[in-house]
Amino acid sequence: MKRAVTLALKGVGHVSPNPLVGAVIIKNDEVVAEGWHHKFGGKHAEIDAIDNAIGIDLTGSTLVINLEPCSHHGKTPPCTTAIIEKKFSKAIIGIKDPNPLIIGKGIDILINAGIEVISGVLENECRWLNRFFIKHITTEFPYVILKAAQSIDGCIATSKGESRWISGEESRKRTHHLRAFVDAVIIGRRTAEIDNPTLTVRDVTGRNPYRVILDSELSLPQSNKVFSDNEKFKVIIVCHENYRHSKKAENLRAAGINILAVEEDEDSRMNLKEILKSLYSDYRIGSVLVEGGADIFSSFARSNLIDELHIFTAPKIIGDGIHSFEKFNINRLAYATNLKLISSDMSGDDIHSVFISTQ
Ligand code: AOF
Ligand code: ZN
Repeated sequence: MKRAVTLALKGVGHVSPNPLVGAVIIKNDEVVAEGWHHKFGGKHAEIDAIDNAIGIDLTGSTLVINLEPCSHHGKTPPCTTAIIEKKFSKAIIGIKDPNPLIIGKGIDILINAGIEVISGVLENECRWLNRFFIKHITTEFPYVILKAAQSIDGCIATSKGESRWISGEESRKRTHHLRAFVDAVIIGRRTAEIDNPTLTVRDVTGRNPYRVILDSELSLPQSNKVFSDNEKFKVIIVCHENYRHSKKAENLRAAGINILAVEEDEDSRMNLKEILKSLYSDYRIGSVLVEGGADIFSSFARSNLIDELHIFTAPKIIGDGIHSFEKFNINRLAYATNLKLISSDMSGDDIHSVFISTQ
């Protein structure tokens, strides 16, 4: 199963919003073929492995796969049919497919065909591997990761807005890994203006995610780097509904940039839930990385939308600076956002801590 997970990871950046799936075929205690889901809409992992077992009679062999085989006619025929036809005698499965079209049906079909099924092997690892898929297929919302690079005293910038660089090189490299892993990066207008970031994946290999900028009044200057991007079709500017048909919006659309207009929520802020829902339904974005600044971090906390939080803590004290969640004003401890620490390690001279939501 560990090998299946490793194979599945080869699909990062290519298969979303579909799941990461790897498959290993064992015959007479030996691995005879391997496969994985290479790209969105392509062959499923189990079919890839079967196709790679060229000239081998698979009768009586075992299929190891991190996700329950599908039982539906989607872009490809059901994998359960192929598994039965090839006369596998055993299937070892990581997790049930959370897809409402499938959940449990694939396993039932295999059992009814006389195939021995063992499910729940390395379950936690398999669940973690497909945490984006599990979230969006069951909720129709993308999985949300927040990433902040801050000082020991929780500042993401000085009081004058200087933030380059709080964290060290290794932490910035890890951020690039995160960007390569998700479908979209989200930042606020002010961060886009101050940092003028390219938000692209550098230093590590990987494709660029969508760049989403929350700019309610479309006031980001045209000189900003995102507008000269050579992947403009992957830039989405989110604005208030009243700017949907504005001159600025029309100009941006004409320049090849996507505009997403949303209503305000009860606090007169752009409705984050609506934004996330649209990113999923209109752009197939199944995971997002929120990179700041403090306003945006605070809004995500306020709306209870954080699934995972990465904090890079640099060994610096800044004092009266901009605090990562400073606009998240709660006056009772009972209203605090509670998270669970799942890992913490050194990232150069910084600490990289990963938390997940506990609700
Ligand atoms: C994949 N790759 O290796 C497996 C998947 O639209 P389709 O036909 O590609 O089907 C997508 C669904 O198939 C997906 O949501 C998941 O439930 C199931 N299994 N999908 O893309 C795979 N095994
Ligand atoms: Zn399938």
